[in-house]
Amino acid sequence: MAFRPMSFACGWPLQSTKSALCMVQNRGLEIRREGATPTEGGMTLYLKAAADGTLVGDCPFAHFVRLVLEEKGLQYELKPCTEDTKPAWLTEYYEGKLPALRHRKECYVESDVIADYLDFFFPDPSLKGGKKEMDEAEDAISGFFPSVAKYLKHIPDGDDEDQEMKCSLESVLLRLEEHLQLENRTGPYLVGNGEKLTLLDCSLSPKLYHLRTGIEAFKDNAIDLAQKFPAVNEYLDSMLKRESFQKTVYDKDVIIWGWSNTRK
Ligand SMILES: N[C@@H](CCC(=O)N[C@@H](CS)C(=O)NCC(=O)O)C(=O)O
Repeated sequence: MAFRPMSFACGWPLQSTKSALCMVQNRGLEIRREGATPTEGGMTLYLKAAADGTLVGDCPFAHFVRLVLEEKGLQYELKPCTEDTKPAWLTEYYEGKLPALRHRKECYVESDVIADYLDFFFPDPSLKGGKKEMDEAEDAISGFFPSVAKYLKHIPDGDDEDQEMKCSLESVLLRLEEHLQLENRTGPYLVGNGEKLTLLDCSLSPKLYHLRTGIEAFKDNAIDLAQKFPAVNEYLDSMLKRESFQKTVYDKDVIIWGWSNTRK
């Protein structure tokens, strides 16, 4: 099968992470014959399937990409996949990574790379803030999902190790709470004064949705988000109300199924 690295359109890969450089290739796909700037249409998002193998599964990274696609009003097709139904080219050339966005004759993996790609080439509306503000917000959420995953996966619930994991998650949540309570903020979103929705909101909110669902399902609400982290709780509520979230949300049972598979 023919494949070769795509030619980069000005700017984007240079602004992205180093790893993007090796991800952004049309390995295993036909060689693109259009110009260097991608055009709308022809997008397919391959993502983890739910228990039945056909519905959308519980992946917060895929949800992140869907929020970006929805916020930008881009058309896309969804292809939930299992290990058995992943396309051969995805397994062979992209390590079978999900989510994967195929856009015509190219494919992109890693949710943050896909999101950067979409924001760069489809800038209306832009989902980036100023560098300083984006960096500050990123600092406020760094380490968040690994702490969530560690805690939700851990069994038995409530033992000493569980308590330690809960404490370290709470310290990450406190950092986020403090960020959301900064005095200069006037809007509900994460970056700067909170007035503009950015990629960081699209990334964080699906993970917070997992946290809220998981602590209720597995940890007997050991962390009372509303009481202990009210700004975080309110932030999630406002994200859940967005049209993009309503259109892409999956049932809590799907999340519970996903984490249950890791708690063995
Ligand atoms: N670093 C990756 C993480 C993606 C990831 O962990 N995906 C998991 C579910 S949350 C998945 O799709 N697993 C199913 C599979 O790989 O077949 C990203 O940001 O895209």
